[in-house]
Amino acid sequence: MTDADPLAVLVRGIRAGDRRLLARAITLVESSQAGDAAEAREVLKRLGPGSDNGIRIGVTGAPGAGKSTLIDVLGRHATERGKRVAVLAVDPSSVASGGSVLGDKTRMVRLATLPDTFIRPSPTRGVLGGTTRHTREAITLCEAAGYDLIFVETVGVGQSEQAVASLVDSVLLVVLADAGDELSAIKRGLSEVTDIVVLNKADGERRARAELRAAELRTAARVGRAGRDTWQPPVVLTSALEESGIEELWAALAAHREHLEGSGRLRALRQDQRRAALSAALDAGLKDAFSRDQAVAAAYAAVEQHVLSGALSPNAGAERLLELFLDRARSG
Ligand SMILES: Nc1nc2c(ncn2[C@@H]2O[C@H](COP(=O)(O)OP(=O)(O)O)[C@@H](O)[C@H]2O)c(=O)[nH]1
Ligand SMILES: [Mg+2]
Repeated sequence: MTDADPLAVLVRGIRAGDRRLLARAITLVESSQAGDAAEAREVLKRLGPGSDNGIRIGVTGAPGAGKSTLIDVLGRHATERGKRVAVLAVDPSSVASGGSVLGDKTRMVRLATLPDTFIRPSPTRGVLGGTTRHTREAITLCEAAGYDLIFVETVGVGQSEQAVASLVDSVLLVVLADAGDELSAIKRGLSEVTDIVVLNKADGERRARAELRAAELRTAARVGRAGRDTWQPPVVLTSALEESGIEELWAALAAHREHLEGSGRLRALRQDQRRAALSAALDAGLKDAFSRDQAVAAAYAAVEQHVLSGALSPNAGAERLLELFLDRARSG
């Protein structure tokens, strides 16, 4: 088949589940070059609103907690149950620390070699806001390619956990029994975004300690959620290394899914996700149009100089540039 339109080839390839073309589309989405961004927007537009039928699971926790290893095991478990699994590993620290993205891919090597899975490590250079939008679009692309179970791995408790929570349906927080500070932080803020607490590396000598911590966390979880939501975040003990506790974790995920569907939460969640996507797309589109505006470009350096010298306040400078932009937009 000949096709003069490379984007049509891309769109058709994604729909057909071609992993190589899916990867290329995600590269476009993540690219900082204006031309790539425009192509990415066009691809997303042609793919349409999407079915939104995928199950999206965020996996957060400190580096080394065993997130990637756990996804490798859980992903294979899901594949055996007929799911098509995609993993987006978003690691804001990966570029600075070097090589941990490679680490993620090697941790998931068994999952990666299965014919029907897709694994994508994404170094992000610490831009959290950008991460969120790019990840959201990458999820959309994976779903368009027929992946119905999407894991988003991200480092950390706190800001990046909040960010990933806005993209997914269930948030797994992976912690270790000896992470004292983190455990007390979880006890305080458990109700915020965590849906399931996973105490990983509950093997060997650590097992007894993990059981103790699990009991503490279960009490905290009940307190944390009281009166807010009927969902009680379960605490699951796992060993990704020995592949134990995986059935329990799978069951906890299924239970959370049932809770989301039964309570109408899933519909609300999807609407929240679409609302956030609309707003992010508008932000990006406006910024893009602004930065490509010729009148703005011509005046920018001079305005910036006035702001730097203190002759003009930053607010007044921004207003002047925005007025230039809006005048031209109005006169069309
Ligand atoms: N003992 C033990 N080690 C584990 C377990 N899960 C992961 N690991 C090891 O912990 C290290 C970090 O795992 P990784 O999955 O890369 O953690 P991530 O940074 O959270 O993705 C690796 O050496 C793993 O082999 C587990 O359940 N038990
Ligand atoms: Mg990892």
